[in-house]
Amino acid sequence: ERLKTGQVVPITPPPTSPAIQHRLWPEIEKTVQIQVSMAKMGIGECGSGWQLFAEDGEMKMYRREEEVDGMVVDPLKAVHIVKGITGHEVCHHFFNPQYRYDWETTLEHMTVLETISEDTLVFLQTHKRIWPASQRDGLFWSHIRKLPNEKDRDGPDIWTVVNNSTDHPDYPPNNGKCVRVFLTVCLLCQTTVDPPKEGTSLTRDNLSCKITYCSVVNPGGWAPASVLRAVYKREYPKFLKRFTAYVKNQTKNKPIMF
Ligand code: H13
Repeated sequence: ERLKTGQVVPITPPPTSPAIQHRLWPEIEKTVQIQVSMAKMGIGECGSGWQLFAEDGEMKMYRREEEVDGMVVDPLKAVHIVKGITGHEVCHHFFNPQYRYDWETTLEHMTVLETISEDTLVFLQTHKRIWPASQRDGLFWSHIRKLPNEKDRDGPDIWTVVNNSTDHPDYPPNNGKCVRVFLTVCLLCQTTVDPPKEGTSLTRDNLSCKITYCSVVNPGGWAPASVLRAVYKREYPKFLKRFTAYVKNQTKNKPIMF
């Protein structure tokens, strides 16, 4: 982009993360680009087909009914607006393993298999049996990233966390009691600051965070479509409400982390 001064400013600066040395890096970079650009699209923009299936205050959840070989793989897109927190705070609590047991109610066990870098981890999680089929586990890389705010150069940065299933030679899928689930998840957070009145200082009352959560789950083993859709309809709203309430509670008396 060219400024009035004639200076040329790159729109997306190249990532400086040390993770670029890792074998997974090309896939991480490509997946983040695709997931972030899809998450930024509005509900009306991606062609039609998004149907609202759950709503609670500012929280709206949409899905597209899709099946692959008779198995439900409905893409989900949720948008929520939460006051009093920043996108950095939301992503920090979603990414960091130290908070996970606090908000992830379906979790039985979590291990960090690999620390690729400060912003990129590989997780193995076993989830509680939440449907009348077998228990599920998931093995995925997780990457947190700060993105430039292109619409408002002086505004707060945009933050994202992308999770994507991967494999690991020591943990092959479906060899124990669990069925391996495959997920791609993107959490994208945009902070809005409404400027405080002259002479007053900025508080959490001036903040609001627009959260977009996109997910595509392949449940691995076959399960009836009606059962899967009922589980998603119950679990996704529960997750997003609980998780955002958790972040609000964790940050309420702490300095704002932009
Ligand atoms: O995104 C959520 N949780 C992440 C942090 O625990 C992990 C998740 C992931 C799991 C497995 C593989 C790859 C990524 O991103 C919140 C998930 C909410 C789940 C709603 C209900 C879905 C039911 C399927 C879960 C069985 C594993």
